[in-house]
Formats: sequence, C-alpha cells, structure tokens
Amino acid sequence: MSRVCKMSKNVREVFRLDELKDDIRRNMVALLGNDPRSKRKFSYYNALAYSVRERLVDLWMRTQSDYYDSMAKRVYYLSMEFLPGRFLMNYLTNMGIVDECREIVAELGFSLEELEEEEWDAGLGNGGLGRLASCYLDSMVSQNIPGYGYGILYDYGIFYQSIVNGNQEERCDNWRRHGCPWEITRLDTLYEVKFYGRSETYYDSDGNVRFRWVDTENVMAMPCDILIPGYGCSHVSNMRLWTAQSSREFNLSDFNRGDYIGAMHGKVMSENITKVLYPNDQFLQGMELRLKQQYFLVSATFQDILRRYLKQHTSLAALPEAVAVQLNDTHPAIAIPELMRLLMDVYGMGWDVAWDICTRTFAYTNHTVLPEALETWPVDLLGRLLPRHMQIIYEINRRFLEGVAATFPGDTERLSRMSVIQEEGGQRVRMANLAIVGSHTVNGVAALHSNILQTGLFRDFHEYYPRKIRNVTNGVTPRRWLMQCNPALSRLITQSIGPEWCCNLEKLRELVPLAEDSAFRDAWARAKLENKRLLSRYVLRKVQMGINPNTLFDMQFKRMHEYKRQLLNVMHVISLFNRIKDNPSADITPRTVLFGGKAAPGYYQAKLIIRLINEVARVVNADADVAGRLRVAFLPNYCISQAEKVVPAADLSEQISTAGMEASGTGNMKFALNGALTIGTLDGANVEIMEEVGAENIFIFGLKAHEVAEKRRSGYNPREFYENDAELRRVMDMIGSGFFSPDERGLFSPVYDSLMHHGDYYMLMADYRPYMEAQAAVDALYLDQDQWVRKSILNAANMGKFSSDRSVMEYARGIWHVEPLGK
Ligand code: GPK
Repeated sequence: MSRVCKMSKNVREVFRLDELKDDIRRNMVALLGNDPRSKRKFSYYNALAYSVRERLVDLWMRTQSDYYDSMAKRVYYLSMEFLPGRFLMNYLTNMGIVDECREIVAELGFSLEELEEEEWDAGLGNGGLGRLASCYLDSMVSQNIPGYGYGILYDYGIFYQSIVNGNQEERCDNWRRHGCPWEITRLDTLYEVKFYGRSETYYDSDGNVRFRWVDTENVMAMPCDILIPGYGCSHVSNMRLWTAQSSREFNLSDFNRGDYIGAMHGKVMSENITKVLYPNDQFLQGMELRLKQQYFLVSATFQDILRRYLKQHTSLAALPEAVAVQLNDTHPAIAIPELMRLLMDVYGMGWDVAWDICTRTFAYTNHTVLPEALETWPVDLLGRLLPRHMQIIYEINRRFLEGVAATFPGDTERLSRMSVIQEEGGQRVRMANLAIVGSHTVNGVAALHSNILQTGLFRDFHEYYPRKIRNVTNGVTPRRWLMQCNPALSRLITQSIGPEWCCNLEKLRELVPLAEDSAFRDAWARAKLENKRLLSRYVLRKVQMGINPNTLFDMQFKRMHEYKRQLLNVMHVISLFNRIKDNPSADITPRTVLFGGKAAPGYYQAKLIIRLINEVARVVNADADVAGRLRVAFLPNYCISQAEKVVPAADLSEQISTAGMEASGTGNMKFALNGALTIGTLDGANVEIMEEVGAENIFIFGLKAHEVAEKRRSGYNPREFYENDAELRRVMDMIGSGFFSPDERGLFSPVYDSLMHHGDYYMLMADYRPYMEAQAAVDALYLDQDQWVRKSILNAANMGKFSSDRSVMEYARGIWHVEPLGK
C-alpha cells in the first residue's frame, strides 16, 4: 500500500490549516515583498497560491518516489495543448479544503471568490483537444495511474477576444506578465534540441554503416512543472511544460568577431520557439515555426523519458513494458521517427529491434476527420529542418508499403492512398499515416467517430490492421465540471445521495427516483435559478446587458466553426424574431440566447458569423415588440473560467454540428451533467448521450451521418429548401439583403452565398425545418416546468458514462496496460 494513499483522514492536520493564515502573511513578505497590511487582492491571491502549492510539493515528491520504488509503468500524455484554466479552486477542491480556506481568507478580509477572480486562465490550448488533455491528467492522478502531461509553456496562450463594433478583435494573452505562482521552474535541467544540419554516414568499429546528425543549430529546452493534485490527494502528479532557451554557445563565433547584435539576434530567434500558441483549431497552417514547436516538445520529452527510464533499467529493450506514450492527435507524431533515431543512432540498435520497441510504445488518438485539419508537411521543409527524421520516415514507409503490397498484390491505388508520402501536388508527409503505422493502437473519441475512421478516413488501414483502430469515448472530469463549477447543485446531490459520485459518477443514477419527488425537483430548480442569477450578474458586468433569469437560457459555447453551425442557431433566432413581429401578442416561451467562442484570426467566414450574431442581437434587443421574450448576447472571450460560469446556468445546450463532423464534443457532456437539456444532431458523443439519457429526454433532429454522406454523393440542392419553405426564405433574404447591416447592405452576402450559391457544404438548409420543429418542442416543454425539471434531473443522473475517469481507465486497461498503483 502506498504511503500517500492513507491521506486525507484529517485534512486540517495534513495540510496544516492552522498555519495557513500565517503562511499567507509570511509569503506576502518573503516571496512577494509586500506589506501584509496592504489590501491588494492580487497580492493575497498570490500569497494564498504559494501557501497552497507548498502544501503539495511534499506529497508530489512522495508520489514520485512511490512510482520509482514500485517501478510502475508510466504514461506520458504528449500534447501541444493543455487547457487547465485557473488552478486555485481546482487545488482547493481536490485537496478538499474549500470551506476551510474560505474561512481563513475571510479572516484576512477577503472572499474566496474575489481572490479566485484574480487568477488569469492558463490558456495553453485552443478548445476541446486541449481541455480533454487536462481532464485526463486530473483523472489519471485521481485514480493513481502514474502519468504525466508533457507540453509547451507558451508565453502567449490563446488570444484574448474582445468585440468591437460587433467584430472580433484579438489581443495577445500575456498570461504570465505578473508571474504564475503554480510554476516550478527547473533552472538546472536543460536539454539540447537540434535542428537543421544534415545526416552523415560513417562506419562503426564493427564496420557497420551508421548515421549521425551533424552541423545542427541547437536550442535548449528548460522544463517548468505545474503540479496536478488528485482528488482527495491520493497522489500528486505534474505536467511538464518546456520553454526554449538559447544555447549557451549560440553563435559564439559572432560574439568573438564582435558582432554582438548579430549574436543576440540568433539568441532571440531561438527563444521564439515557445513564444506563441498557434490559434487555429482544426486547420493546418503549415508554418515552419509550428513544426519546430512540435519537434521541440518531442525531443525534450524523449530525453526526459529515457533519462528517467535509464535510472532504473540498463537496457532499452524493455521500454514498452515501462513506458506508454499517448500522442494527442498527430501534432507530436514526429516522436515516432525521433525514437527510432535515438534507438538506432544513439543507442546502436538495429532497425527491426528499434521498430518493435517503437510500435509497442506509441498509441495515437485521432480527434477529427476534417480534411483541412489533417497534418501533412512538405518533404522539403521537413527534410531541411529534420534531415535524419526524413530519412527514417522514408525507410518506415518503404518497409510498410512492402508489407501492404504483399497483402494486396497489384493494388497500386491502395498503395498510394496508404503511403506515408503523398505524391500529388509536391511530396508531403502524411502525419496521420505515419502515426497509424508507428502505433500499436489508434483510437477515435466517440463511437460514431471511431466507426467513421474504420469505414471512411482510415478504411484502408482498418483492412490492413483489423484490430488497431478502436474507440475510447471522451469524458470530462466531474471534479472541475460539477463539483467545482456548480457548488449549488453539488451540495444538493451530495445531500441526497452522499459524496461518492465525484469519484464514481455512475452513482448519479441514484438520482433517478428523486426525479419523481416534487420537493427534490423544487430544490433542483432552485439551484439552477441561483446559477442563472449568478450568470446574469456576470453578463451585466461583461456586456452591460440585463438578462432575465426566469427565461429559457439557450446556450452555444464552443469554437466558431462553420461545421458547428452557430449560423443555424442564428437562423432560428431570426425566425423567432419574425414570428414575434408578425404577431406581437403571441404567447411564446421567453428565451435568452447566449453565444460564446473564438474564431481563428484568419478564418474570415467564422468571424463574419460573430459579426452577424452581434448585429442580430442589436436589432432584436432594441425592438420594443420583442422585449421580455427574446434576448441575444455574445459573451466575449470564451475560456475555461467563463465556461465554469456558463455551464451551470444553461437550460438548453446547443450541439448542432452537421452529423459526421464533430468527433465527439465534450461541452455536450459538461452541459448535460449540469442539468441542461440538449438539442442536437446525431453526431459525435451526442449519440451516446441519447443512449444514456433516453431519446425522450433529449431533442434530436436532422440528417444522420450516413444521410449527409449520401446526399453529398447524390447531389444536394440547398435551393430546393429555400424555394419550398417561406419562413426559411424570409430568413435568408433578410441576411442577404442587409436587414441586419443597414449601413453596409452587402456585409453578410458571403454568409448568404455560402448557403445559396456555394453548395451549403454543412447542410444548414436541409436541417433548418427539423431544427425549428425541435426548438418548438423545447418551447412547449419549457412551459411545463415540472416535466422540464424532471428531464433535467434525468439528464444529469444518466451522465455517469461521461466521466473522464471512465475514459482514462479504458485507456489504462485496453491501450496503456497499466494498473492503478496501490490497488
Ligand atoms: C479536434 F482535431 C481537433 C483539433 O485540432 N482541436 C480540437 O479541439 C476536438 N478537436 C474535436 O473537435 C471535438 O469533437 C472533440 O471532443 C475534442 O477535440 C476532444 O477529442
């Protein structure tokens, strides 16, 4: 039994809470150089953060020596993105000291909530993919699975979004400007990362041909750790984020020649590698700097993995028994040729042995089928930056295609589809193909998505490797996404069924019978109303708009993307507006429609839809006939801390992507877990949410994935819907004719044209009427609050499957082959 498992019997003692107040004051002085009599919230937040962190360092060290002593197999989760958001409340929640801490902070003259608001989000990711990585770290450590996150410490995270005259404007997110108390910088650990140069052959002492990578430009990688406490502080793990430092000998010759500025230029340039997160979601930009970031992460991480491994092993032959590496999408897939290079060129192994180790070490998760997101790198770019890797990739491909050709003789088209090298339009490396070939397991992130991988995108690979491609449905951590973000509901749930649900989410099923208890329903409704009131205050503060907590809160919060169809939602809003205008005395269900989400800075169409939402909001909100029945707002800068306010307050969750395009979605899970009803297509994990909550408790509409595919094949005609549906026609004409942009009539023509003239790729026109009908069913049900609340309870009660604890255990047992420690 591990030492750290016995924790948390008496949190007061374990975390020395009696000394916390003094520690905060001490840190005010010693670490921050501030007068403790000052009442600056930011200083107190920092002093509290350091005092909390120092209580975990000891546990973290004990956890690490537990891992070491037991020689447990470690999981390395490699990701270019993590989206942890704020840390303070997560630390306190997982340590189980929120209430105690609130008292202590009150004695110092603050509320915990106001100190919480002082923290900047760590926005080191774009959206779902990065947030999933953070949920998985929480679940790994909470379930005693020895794992680490490895990523990049960007100086600038995802940009700060503001809305100016209805348009998105980006400002840089200098999130560490005032320091970050959670970081533990390891100034004394530095690894060298190589770029450019060339691959050279030589003969070793046995006369074998070998390769070495020479004449490189080197950059140093320095690690920065952020602790990840498990719930109940079972264990404490960390994510290790790399930052680029110029190498010490950088352009020494320039220095010697007296070219000081020239030498400094090189130094600054090399430190740019970790400067900024690329803000594209599911869109490959193909910049050299991005490929550098990817290799920087991979090279530093593998030096760290092998260093740790070699402390306890003499031979690398057993690496796959001690190390599992999960590639979060193809972004870190260059790890496959990198491990081959290390094993062969540095540790002297032959190809076959090295390849066997490699393919037993890696597993790859695919998160999208959108073609514009699939990474391919020009061979000349990759070959220039990483010449030895390019050589290895060619050899991987040569051997792989040999195998395919033997299985499917004469099928040259299959060979060219499966090749790691794409030949048409200039040679490019297909990173997904490389990742599939170099991994023992590939997984999609929801049942439907994995199925589409097997039968569509990766069909050839599925035929060749029939057991390689599998499913692990995504999940979210119930600690942050219920316990922490929704204290009102958490309290009610714990009072009713006890506290175990937060480590065993299936326990929520015990709420099912309570849906029939009217006192419980009232309490449930009160919790929702309280959250809606809190959000209303936030909205008033952020966008100076009053919203009424007694209206239906209809929410769509996610990245702006055409396939996610925020535009379809807008079309519904415009239709409601028209109905009210046509019949001002009509009895309609009052709604507040809220949007939030960032558009990639270069994604013109997505930015135009933000503008449209804001212009529609302007018209709707100013109209006297509409007042009290329909309000629309776009909340700027959607991020994790905003999601924590939005999610608990939702009545209706919009999950309306074109079927077959959203790999899973995880916002859908967060909203339903907090008692929102879902309106959605049969896409991603919505399918499984429907199976769990029951078709009668969710509003499903629209084309199914196979119907979308069929329609694309047989020829889809959006104009047909325009011609046959007067209400739709009116909506489209208003958008196209400038009704919402009177000063610039043509402003929204590109939106109109994309649906009417450019084929409506995401099939909004086809799904408009079914969506309107589903929304009418929503309106009707909301008028019957008793039924609505009953369904709200049943939604939350049936979300047990979507805990990331379940997902992580599936990875652990089925892919990583690791067991929880101490069990
Ligand atoms: C998928 F490919 C990508 C990407 O680059 N970024 C990203 O956030 C999302 N995703 C999917 O769009 C979601 O459906 C999915 O739930 C999420 O990844 C996590 O798997």
